[in-house]
Amino acid sequence: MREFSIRRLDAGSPDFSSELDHLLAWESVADLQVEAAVSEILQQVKNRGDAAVIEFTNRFDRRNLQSAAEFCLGKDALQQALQRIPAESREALETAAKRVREYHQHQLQSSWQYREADGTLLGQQITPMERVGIYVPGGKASYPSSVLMNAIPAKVAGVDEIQMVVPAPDGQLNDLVLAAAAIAGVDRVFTIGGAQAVAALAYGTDSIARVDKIVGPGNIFVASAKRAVFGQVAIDMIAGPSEILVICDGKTDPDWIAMDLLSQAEHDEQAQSILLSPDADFLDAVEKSLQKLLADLPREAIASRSIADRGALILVRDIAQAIEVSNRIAPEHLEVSVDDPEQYLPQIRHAGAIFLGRYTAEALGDYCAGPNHVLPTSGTARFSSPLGVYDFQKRSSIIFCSPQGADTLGRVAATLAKGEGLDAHARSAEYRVRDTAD
Ligand code: HSO
Ligand code: ZN
Repeated sequence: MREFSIRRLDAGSPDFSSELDHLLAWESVADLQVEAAVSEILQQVKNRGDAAVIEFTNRFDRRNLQSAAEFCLGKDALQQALQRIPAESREALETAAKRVREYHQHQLQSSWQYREADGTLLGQQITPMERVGIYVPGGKASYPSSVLMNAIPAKVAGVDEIQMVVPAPDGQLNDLVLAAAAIAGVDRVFTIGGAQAVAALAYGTDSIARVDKIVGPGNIFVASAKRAVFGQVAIDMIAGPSEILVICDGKTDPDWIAMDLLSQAEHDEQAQSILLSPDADFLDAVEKSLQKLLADLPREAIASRSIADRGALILVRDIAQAIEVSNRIAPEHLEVSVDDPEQYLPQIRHAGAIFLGRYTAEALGDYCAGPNHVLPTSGTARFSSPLGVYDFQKRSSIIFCSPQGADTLGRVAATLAKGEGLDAHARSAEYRVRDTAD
């Protein structure tokens, strides 16, 4: 076991600001070699379709595919996986799905219209995307919960078709992932991954229909491919490592707080777990708990690396200062483990998801509370929001002009068009202006 360590900072120290910058710095790996390799894969799939997908999949995932049909799974295969998993897992997935669905139904936006006195009508119409693709990573990061979190909002938004890609290295597939796809209403699964899967979804092949948007996390090749196809299709955010920031007054069981910090640390060596408290003795107690609890975690190696490299225990003056620091960090997950936590909501400005009170473990939000677990990371909560129904809906503007409206607006438009030197615009508007002679 490695030697335990975690950084200690004091928000009152003159160096705090630069120490915090250093703590938050994270190299998002933009690798030129990866970009070149990805660009070649994208071109091949664009030009040669399924044949290229089969070649890359056989090479990178050690498969022996002879035809595209072998990487396609329909609804029957998903239903079979649902039958194979233990009843307890099925019930838990179904409960989670039901709660996630219910929560996201509250996000549905409505179309609206209003009419002006002269009969002109203006409005906004909401429509779902037609087809979306969900990327699910293979191997250890293949999370059934993420299948629910990505597919259910799309379904609630009214998307017609949901396609999912998930790599099957050495032919290995996770039944829970397929079962989650069945529960979430995924229409088709392709057992492919990497940049070749992103390309197939973006450009389409004979057996994979082109989608309008690609969502879901992936490794550096997937992230790079998503960036490259952006514009051809929409994409969701490019997620960084998971993060948790806990604010605690010192009155929650230190073991609970330590395990909450570890719950994110175990995701990834680059994950970030930070605790802010005005109680120095409590920080000591959590440090002891961390050391004790890490020892028997199956993912001890990953979690202790994350805690040592990117974790921190920060002493603050009071809860108000803790919130200031938290707003500066704009964490993906924020736990507010204090009495009467709701009173602090108005001060919390930047956080992907806010977990209120001592009993609200972040893990509950990861799986089944209802809100989405796809959240802005690396400070992007300053300007972006959790994945939701609105990510799968679009808005169209509606304009209807009555003859009177065309007359009034035509004069304004014509003046502006002439100012821009655009005569066809001006005349098009003026055709509908009533003759001023009569
Ligand atoms: N905490 C992750 C989501 C997740 N946790 C999936 C467990 N499974 C998002 O930051
Ligand atoms: Zn998690």
